[in-house]
Amino acid sequence: GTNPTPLELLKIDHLLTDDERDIAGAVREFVDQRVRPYVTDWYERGEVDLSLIKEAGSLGLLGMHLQGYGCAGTNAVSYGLACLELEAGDSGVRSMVSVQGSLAMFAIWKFGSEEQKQRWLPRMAEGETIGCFGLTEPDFGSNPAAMRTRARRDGTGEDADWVLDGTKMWITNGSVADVAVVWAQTDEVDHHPDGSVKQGSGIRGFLVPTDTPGFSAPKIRNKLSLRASITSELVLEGVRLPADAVLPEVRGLRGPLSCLNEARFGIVFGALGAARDCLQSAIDYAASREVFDRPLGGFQLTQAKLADMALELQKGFLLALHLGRLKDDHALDPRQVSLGKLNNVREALQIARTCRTILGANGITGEYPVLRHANNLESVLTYEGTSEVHQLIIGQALTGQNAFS
Ligand code: TGC
Ligand code: FAD
Repeated sequence: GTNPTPLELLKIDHLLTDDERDIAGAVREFVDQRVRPYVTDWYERGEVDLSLIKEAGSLGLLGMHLQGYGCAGTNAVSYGLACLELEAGDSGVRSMVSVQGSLAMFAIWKFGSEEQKQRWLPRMAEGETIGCFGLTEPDFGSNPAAMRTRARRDGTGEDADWVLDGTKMWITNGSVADVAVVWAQTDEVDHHPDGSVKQGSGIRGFLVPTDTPGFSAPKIRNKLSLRASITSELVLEGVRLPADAVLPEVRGLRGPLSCLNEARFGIVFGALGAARDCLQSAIDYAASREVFDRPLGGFQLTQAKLADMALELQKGFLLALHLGRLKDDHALDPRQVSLGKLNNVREALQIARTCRTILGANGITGEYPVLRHANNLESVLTYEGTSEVHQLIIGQALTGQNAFS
C-alpha cells in the first residue's frame, strides 16, 4: 500500500473526534482550492486576495471558537486544527484568520459592551468587516507596558470624547481594516505602595473605525517574510472618538495579553501545518530525485533527517492537542501556551530548513513551498511573543524569578 504521511504514522487522527476530523478536512479542501494554486504568486507580488477573508467567514473560520454573535462556537481543538490546515497553505493566511478572530474579535467578545458586540461581531464573523489589532509600537514590541500611544479625555464626565495620539507598528491587516483595536495608555493608572505608577496599568482598548479623521495606515514594504500578508503602521494624530469607543470591561496589560493567549494557541497548531507541508514536499521530492544513481530517499542520511522531522512533528502535535484539550476543559494556563508556542514554532522552523536541504537548489525556488514556509516562520518566531520572551515566561514559571528587566 501507500506509505503513511508523517502525521498518519502515529495514528494521531485516532485522538480526534469525527467533528474535529471533518472540520480539518473541510479547511484542507479550502486551502487546496483557494490557496495552494495561487499562493506562490501572491507571495512573489507581496499581495493577498482579500476575497479570502469573506470565504473564510462563509466557512465559519472567523471567531470560530467564540460563542454567539454569528460565530461558529466550535471547540478549541477544532480551531487549532483549522489554523494548522490554513498554515499548511501559508502562515499569512493563518495570520489573517488569527488576527481577525483571536485578536480583534476576541477583544470585543471578551471585553466589549453588549452594544459593541452587536455592532461589530456578526459582520466580522462574516468577513464583511475586517479588524486589526494594534499593540506593538516602533520602540516597544516585547515590552508593550511601556507603549507611548496615549488616550486622553477631552472634557470631564462619562460622555467626554477620547483623543488618541501615537504610532503602532507591524500591524497585520492594518491598511485594509475597517476597525482597529488600538491599545493606549490612559491616566486611569494604579500606583505601587510607594506611590509610583504601575507601568501599563492604565492601558485600555479602543475601537477605532479606520475612516476616523487623523487615522492612517501605511503599508510596510520590502518584507522578505510573510509576504502574502499585509503588514502596516498605524498612525494616530488627534483621533477623536466618542466616549463609548473604549472597551469597558478591562484595564491594564491583562487586556491585550489575554487576546494574545488566544492567538498564540492557534499558532501552536498552525506552525505544525507549515512544517507538515514542508515535510511532505521533502518526502515526495526524495522519492523521485535520484542522486548517485539511486532515489535520494534511499540514503541513510536522508532517512535520518526525515525520521527526526517526523518525530518532532508528531511530538509537536501531541503537545498542541494536549493544550487544546486543556483549553476545552477551561484548564489552560498562559505559561503552557508559551511552552507550545516556543516549541512548535522553533521545531517547525528547523523542519522547514532541513527540508530545504533535501530539495537542494530546487528548495530555494517558489516551485516548492519549503523556503516560503521557512521565511514565514521567521516572522512567526518573532510575533506573538518572541521565542526569547517565551523562554523567559517559562523560566519565570520554573524559578519564580523575573528575568525580563
Ligand atoms: P506582567 O507584569 O507580567 O503582567 C501585567 C498584567 O498582565 C497580566 N498577564 C496576563 N494576563 C493574561 N494573559 C497573559 N498571558 C498574561 N501575562 C500577564 C498579569 O497578571 C498582570 O495583570 P495585573 O492585573 O496583575 O496587572 O507584565 P510585563 O509588563 O512584565 O510583561 C510580560 C511580558 C513581557 C511577558 C509581556 O509583555 C509579553 O508577552 N510581551 C510580548 C508581547 C507580544 O507578544 N506582542 C504580540 C503583539 S500582537 C502580534 O504579534 C500579532 S501577530 C498576529 C498574526 O499575524 O498572527
Ligand atoms: P524587540 O522587542 O525589540 O526584540 C528584539 C530582540 O530582543 C528579540 O530577539 C527579543 O526576543 C529580544 N528581547 C526583547 N526583550 C528581551 C529580554 N527582556 N531579554 C532578552 N531578550 C529580549 N504586533 C501587533 O500588535 N499586531 C499585529 O497584528 C502584529 N503583526 C505582526 C506581523 C508581522 C509579520 C510581524 C513580523 C510582527 C507583527 N507584530 C504585530 C509585532 C510583533 O508582535 C513584534 O515584532 C514582537 O512582539 C517583537 O517585538 P519587536 O519586533 O519590537 O522586537
